[in-house]
Amino acid sequence: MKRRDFLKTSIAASTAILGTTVLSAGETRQPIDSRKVSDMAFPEKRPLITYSDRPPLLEAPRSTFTRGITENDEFFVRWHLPDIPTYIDPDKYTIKINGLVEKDLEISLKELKTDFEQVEVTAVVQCGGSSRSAFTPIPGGIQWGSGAMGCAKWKGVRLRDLLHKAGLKKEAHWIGFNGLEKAAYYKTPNFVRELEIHELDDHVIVAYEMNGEDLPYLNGFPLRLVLPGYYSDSWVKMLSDITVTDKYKSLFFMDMAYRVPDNKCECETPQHHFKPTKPITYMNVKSVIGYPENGMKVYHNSEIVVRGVAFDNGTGIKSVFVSADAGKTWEKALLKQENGRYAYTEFRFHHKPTKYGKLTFMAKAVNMLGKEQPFAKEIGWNHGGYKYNGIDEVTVEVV
Ligand SMILES: Nc1nc2c(c(=O)[nH]1)N[C@H]1C(S)=C(S)[C@@H](COP(=O)(O)O)O[C@H]1N2
Ligand SMILES: [Mo]
Repeated sequence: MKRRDFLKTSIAASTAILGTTVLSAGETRQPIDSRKVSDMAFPEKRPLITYSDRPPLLEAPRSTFTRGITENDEFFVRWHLPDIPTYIDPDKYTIKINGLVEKDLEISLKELKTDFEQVEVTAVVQCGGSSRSAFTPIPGGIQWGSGAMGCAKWKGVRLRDLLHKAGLKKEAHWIGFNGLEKAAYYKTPNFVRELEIHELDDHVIVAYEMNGEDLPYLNGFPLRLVLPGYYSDSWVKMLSDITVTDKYKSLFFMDMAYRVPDNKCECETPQHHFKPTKPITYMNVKSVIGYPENGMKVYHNSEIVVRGVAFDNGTGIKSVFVSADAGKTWEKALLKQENGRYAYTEFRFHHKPTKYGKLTFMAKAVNMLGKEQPFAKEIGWNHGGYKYNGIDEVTVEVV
């Protein structure tokens, strides 16, 4: 890495923590995949793009979007609070269910694996702030490229079965989920999410396995909530408590973060923040190119296979179009959809470059409802930098 790049990277990382804007409109910027993986690896992880080590904030590089399933050791990591338990004894771990239930429950991991029906779902986990650094101007927050996402096969038990066993009282309306980690300052609230009962369908599971193995520690060992189709701020890790209430309790993360303007475009200007706001909930349609990467050199007249992944909230991907002329003309890519509607759809597209010099590929996904990705310059801006789904682009050099 050149020294200049190093400075840029570290400035981006430190300003992310201060939450200030790094670049404003019109300034030149690095492509969204310009950050390099770190030299250091966290336990159970290969070296990833590292924004902070306390709490760990790790992004997967672009190359991971060439595969329909993201491996556990390359899966991104996001924690809000620094004090993550350093040791968890799986034999002693329990999950508690209480509040407006007929019977309080405390279920061990073993009981969870033997007393309930085991179910599996392959689903995309994506932070609402993934691709934040592609917005213009760039909003404050972690300056994620597109790698704050991944797709895994999750195994666990249905949340509904657990709630059924506890027995919901008729006033039950909200369900709160809490993880084990603690804030460094006692005033910072725990990471808690609340969901309305009607939001929780059969696909919502409490998972203990990811791609056939125990959850990696940093991805929430030993249990996490899996909400297919939802942004991952609701996928509470190290899940220890489920509390049923009749009224919504005011909570920092749900009330302040992970919200967008409650208007049709979900947009606002940097000068005027729109109110009211609403939680980000369902993911919009998105595709990301995994290969090639920005700045690669490719041979004239050689066969290039553009590869990537597409997904939405579970409606399902209908087509992915690829452009090899910076968006002037589009052709349909070949799709591979073998893991269900909540998983990545893989796409590939063959192209033989016939001109020397710069070549820009773009990818645009369309879902079953006809919703498609907007061009980057048309995308609505919000100050949290959430839900970016602009058409991805990669520029290579034909030599
Ligand atoms: N307990 C707990 N769960 C959490 C969080 C957290 O800080 N603590 N962060 C959420 C957010 S915002 C994201 S993006 C995902 C990240 O999941 P991952 O680290 O497995 O990639 O976890 C979610 N679940
Ligand atoms: Mo997130």
